[in-house]
Amino acid sequence: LQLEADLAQAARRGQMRLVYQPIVDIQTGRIGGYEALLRWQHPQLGAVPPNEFVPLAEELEIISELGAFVLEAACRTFQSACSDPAGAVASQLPSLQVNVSTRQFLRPGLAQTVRRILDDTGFPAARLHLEVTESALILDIDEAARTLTELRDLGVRIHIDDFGTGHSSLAFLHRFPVDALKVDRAFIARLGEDLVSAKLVQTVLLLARTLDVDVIAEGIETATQRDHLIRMGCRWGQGYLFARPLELADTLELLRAGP
Ligand code: G
Ligand code: G
Ligand code: MN
Ligand code: NA
Repeated sequence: LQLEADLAQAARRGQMRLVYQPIVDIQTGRIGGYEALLRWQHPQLGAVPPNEFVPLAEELEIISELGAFVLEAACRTFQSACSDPAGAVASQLPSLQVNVSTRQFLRPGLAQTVRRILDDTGFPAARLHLEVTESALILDIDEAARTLTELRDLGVRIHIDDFGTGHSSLAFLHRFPVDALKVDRAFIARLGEDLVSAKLVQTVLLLARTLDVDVIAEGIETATQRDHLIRMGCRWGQGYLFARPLELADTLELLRAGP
């Protein structure tokens, strides 16, 4: 119960920060974007993982506030990096991918919140990519399609996170205005070990081509996995092989260094 009370105060008390993991062109290593990942440093417990506190924030009905905090912090941070006189970072500013939890997506008002944050921070809408899980989309398909359309109308892009672990079917996938599928790391982990995983990833790549959307492979840890993906024609990836989630200073350093 103390943890719940602490969570409600954590952002205000400066215990929440973002780290950023690059999304790269897996052939060249060029950075195409960053995924913002939230970290909670609890004064007594130390680091509490988002797998634990995000569901808790959903139960406590404070996920919309926490989600807005993440969106605003990420946009503001990158927008000020962009206007940093020290470097010509602006032209290389990549996309920023921000996770939206299931309940945060389902609560009304998400598009209005996103619009306000884009207005307040000046962050370009086209560079903001929201990651929504399959499970958020299937609970109410019509409502989900409406929300996605509202977000798309603002100019932001939509990625389906953890793709392959939910239960989306071909029947409704094409009804959602999405821009990319992020293949769940469970499939990537077994590349090179079992043939079925390779075939499933191949199937997602084919599906993406049919729908004309991008694919991002998550959780690439080995050169073997990367080489498999290159052979299959996957362009984008993310994982410890390329970079772990980075502190802001290192993220900005990479940006300044350029491609
Ligand atoms: O960063 P890490 O690998 O520990 O993340 C674990 C889980 O927490 C992942 O599913 C990730 O999507 C989720 N997560 C990380 N940061 C955020 C965030 O800012 N918002 C939401 N909703 N989920 C996040
Ligand atoms: O569910 P989502 O895709 O948002 O999860 C992102 C989380 O995956 C991040 O918190 C990050 O810590 C973790 N992650 C990123 N790259 C790798 C990787 O190569 N291997 C593993 N096991 N986890 C990773
Ligand atoms: Mn994600
Ligand atoms: Na994932």
